[in-house]
Amino acid sequence: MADTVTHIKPKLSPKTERPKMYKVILLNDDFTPRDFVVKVLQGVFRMTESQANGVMLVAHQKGACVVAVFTKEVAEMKAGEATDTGRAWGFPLAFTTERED
Ligand code: TYC
Repeated sequence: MADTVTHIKPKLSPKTERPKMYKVILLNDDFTPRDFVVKVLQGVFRMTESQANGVMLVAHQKGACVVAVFTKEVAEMKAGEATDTGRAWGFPLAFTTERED
């Protein structure tokens, strides 16, 4: 009997669930003021002014910049909130989401 117990096979490799992650991406445009972009990044993504300024500058110079990575729901909520804030002020500021590989 003790012998039987020692020969029980473990379950198929127990898998730790890891949610798919999504990038929030800031897109450049020609109209939104730089200071406004920085304020939105600080407010929605809890960045310091220095961090926000760095992200804004990369988007300004390269066309886009990854802001942060979240689960799908959080990424979509934050991208929407940030885009809506620009829209509310009449700016075309845009944030998109993209699944991480
Ligand atoms: N390009 C804008 C300007 O010159 C500033 C800006 C930067 C807008 C980054 C959007 O994601 C952006 N006023």
